[in-house]
Amino acid sequence: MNRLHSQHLATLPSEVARPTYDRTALKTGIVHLGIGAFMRAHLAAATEAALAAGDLRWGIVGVSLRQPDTRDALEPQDCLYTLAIRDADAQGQPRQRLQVIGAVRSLLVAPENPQAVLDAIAAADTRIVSLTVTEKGYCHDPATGALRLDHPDIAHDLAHPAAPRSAIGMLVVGLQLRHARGHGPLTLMSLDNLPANGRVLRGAVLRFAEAVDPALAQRIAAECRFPCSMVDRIVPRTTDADRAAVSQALGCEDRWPVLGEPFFDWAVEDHFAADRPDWTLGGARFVADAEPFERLKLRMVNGTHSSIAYLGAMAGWQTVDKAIAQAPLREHIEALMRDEIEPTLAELPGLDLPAYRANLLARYANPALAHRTQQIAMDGSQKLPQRLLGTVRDRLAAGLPVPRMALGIAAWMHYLRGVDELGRPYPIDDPQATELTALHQHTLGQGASIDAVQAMLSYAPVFGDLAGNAPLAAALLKALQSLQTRGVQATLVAVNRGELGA
Ligand code: CS2
Repeated sequence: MNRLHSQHLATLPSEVARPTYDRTALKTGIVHLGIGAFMRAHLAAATEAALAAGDLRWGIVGVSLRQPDTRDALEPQDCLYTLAIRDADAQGQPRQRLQVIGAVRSLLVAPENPQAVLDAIAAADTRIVSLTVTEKGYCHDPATGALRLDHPDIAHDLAHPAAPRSAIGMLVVGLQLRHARGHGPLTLMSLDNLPANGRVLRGAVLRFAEAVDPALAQRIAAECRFPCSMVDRIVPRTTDADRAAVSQALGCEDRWPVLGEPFFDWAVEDHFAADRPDWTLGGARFVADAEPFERLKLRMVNGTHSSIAYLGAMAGWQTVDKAIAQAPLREHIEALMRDEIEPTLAELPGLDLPAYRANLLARYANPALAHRTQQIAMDGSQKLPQRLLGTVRDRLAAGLPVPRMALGIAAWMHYLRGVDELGRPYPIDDPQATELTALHQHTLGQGASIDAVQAMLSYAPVFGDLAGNAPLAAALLKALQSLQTRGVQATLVAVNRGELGA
């Protein structure tokens, strides 16, 4: 079987979409840090639409900050890869629509050649540096949002600015070089699931720059733009079976296709330092203020996703579609959105919340994605604050009960024991794993009690000012006692009957 390559595009089956523009004429307008599956199914797909419409300024240099695996898989393919959009047909049978994406022009591996990344940021044609580096990639304190100057990667980069290894260090040193070369201002655009992601990025970049040279920080603050955005598309990790299925359908081998659902949403603030592609051609919307969109998405989509992930992983429901097919979980998640999350959301013109909720449940039921609950469960310490705790704070401040929100948080705490209800152990994949598993062992691991719950709630990097909150601790204790003694299924039945609190 041939490898996917520009030379073989003409041989692909006619139903496979492919670049119709002249890839050799592409310029590089975007440098992307963290070229993982999500970005390849989201930003690159929207950019592809702008390229297809004839604006060839926006080819992408993709940067991996750690591993060479994406470069190794895609470089021999002329940086082409397939986006497989998957759902079910009217009979419930999985199906996929394939598109070969040509927007990525070249790939860099930062640890192999940090200077090449700095040069790309400083290049005259570059207008936008975008990021999907996950929550932990900002090296910030999740509870406060501030950059941690004592983070090992940040401390390293401050000491060795010629070879930065964090995204933040790379950006600041790259901007310094860009200024020295006299090229125009940049837009730095975060696409990670953080509230006010642009402001978090701006704060981290300026704090780092301040430590390097206060004049540089002032210049970045004055010239660069950091639009916030809300991004939404479910993109499960690609498996070997996916690689084989996509390659077979293409008739040539694609070593790293990406999968996604048909749903796509991106609300990005129209706040750019220089030009930008017309991403509306790919389904994006430019908005004045992304905050209400982010809040909606982080609380409704990611908040329920994390709840499903911890409950599902503990119960042994391995994928989101299998989990949401469990009637008590579905009932709980629907009620969680309707009764506890939606009342905390601001009105948005044109937003129909019941329809949004119903659509989200349908997205979770997509049988063609096989999105693993363990994948979503990773990095809980980085995800909980913006996904679950914002809603909880708003409700507690208004004197409202939180039994269903508390069940999600309790499920995360319970999950830290590292073994599911079928007795199968799993690793805790989290930057704070060592501290958190030790904390769990000494507290909840000895049995749920109010002291154990309060000790968990005192873990400041996650819970911040919620430490000592009595109504939350009481709700968590009920949920944890039930999870520990009766298990997930019976706990869901109990919460649906109102037995874990009003
Ligand atoms: C998920 C998200 O893995 C996770 O934590 O909740 O990646 C989710 O699939 C996307 O944000 C959906 O837009």
